[in-house]
Amino acid sequence: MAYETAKMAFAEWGIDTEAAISKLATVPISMHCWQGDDVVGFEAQKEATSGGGIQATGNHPGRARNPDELRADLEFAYSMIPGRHRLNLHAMYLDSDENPDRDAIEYKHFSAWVDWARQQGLGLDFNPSLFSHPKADDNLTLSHPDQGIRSFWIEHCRRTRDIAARIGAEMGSPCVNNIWAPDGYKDTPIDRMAARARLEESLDLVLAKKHDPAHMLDAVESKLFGIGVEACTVGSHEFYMGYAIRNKTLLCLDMGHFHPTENIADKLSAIALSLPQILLHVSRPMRWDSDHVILQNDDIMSVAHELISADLLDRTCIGLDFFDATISRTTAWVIGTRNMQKALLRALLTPWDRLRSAEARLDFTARLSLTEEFKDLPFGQVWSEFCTRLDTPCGLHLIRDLETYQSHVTSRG
Ligand code: RNT
Ligand code: ZN
Repeated sequence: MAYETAKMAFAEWGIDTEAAISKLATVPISMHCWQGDDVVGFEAQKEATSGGGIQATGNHPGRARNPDELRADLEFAYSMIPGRHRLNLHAMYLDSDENPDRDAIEYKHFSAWVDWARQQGLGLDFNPSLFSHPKADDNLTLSHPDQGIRSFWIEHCRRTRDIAARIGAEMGSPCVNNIWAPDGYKDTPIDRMAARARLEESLDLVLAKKHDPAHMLDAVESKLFGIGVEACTVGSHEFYMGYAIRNKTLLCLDMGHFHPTENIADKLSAIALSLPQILLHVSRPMRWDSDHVILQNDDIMSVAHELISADLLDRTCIGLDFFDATISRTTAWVIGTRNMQKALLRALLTPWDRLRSAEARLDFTARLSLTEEFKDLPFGQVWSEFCTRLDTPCGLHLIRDLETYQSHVTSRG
């Protein structure tokens, strides 16, 4: 049997494929709802605005137009992804006949998601939505010079914390509530400090209420630049790293939110010394924060490598953040999420002892030859065994199922 041969090949290197398979089965990935509908959301009378530099490009058929379609698409996607996972919801994805503005949302507007998630065996995470709204048109929200606009967004964020805490309590698993604000300036600002002071003051007000960490975990997400905010992002990496350390929140590192040649992999061990928990937005920036579907490329592998080598898996929440509207949205979810799992499996199937000992004795030659030779071990057999054990197709069977599902949603208007 192919897997048995593969297992022996890894064992020769001292790698236990059974342990890797068991470990991977316990790692939840928080899949983002917004890949399913191009970050549109379900608010009625939606303004034709896509502020905040978040842009899904393309018009492939099959966009989910309402919560039922999105849930059907998600159910299919999860059935193609081995293991038990989470759904990352944004506040603009409410499921309700009412149409509250963002400063009036309540738990009841999201309870249908909780019922569904419970029935599906999924965890839930949450986010305030500080974009695609008339009060975010200036790309200024929590740091807006106008007190009224700031108050509106502060109230929105406070409510998302209450909702997330209730979700976490209902689900019996902490709900990560991640704050990302688009605030920034297209051209060089005169007073960066004033904007950052306003952002800090607003965040302090948002986070003032204490919540049980067993129900809700706060996270803050930094960014370097974006379309429309090329000159300055108020919530930069330095801003939020300091803020998260001072306020003991999670820090969210989005792979597209740094200089294009920077990889967040190197930051993980550095940040982990000062912060107990980290949130990831695994993404693939191409020339800018383009949010392409993640591949099994070096960037993703290095992140997975660090999570395993620095033993950070248990204190990292792995979220995804990509959206591509030029391809099947369900396929994007499935391939992207499986790629994250494949990267983790490859990292778990690494001869750590040999590599660490080569590095410790400064034998960089051995480190290089080991690294390059173990890449040839039959990883694919272990991955397909993992899929089979968790009742999920792979290879051509997977592709056939993905195509069949897409053909069912193509007729959506
Ligand atoms: C935007 C941030 C943010 C969003 C989602 C929709 O640049 O990455 O995480 O993509 O919240
Ligand atoms: Zn992100």
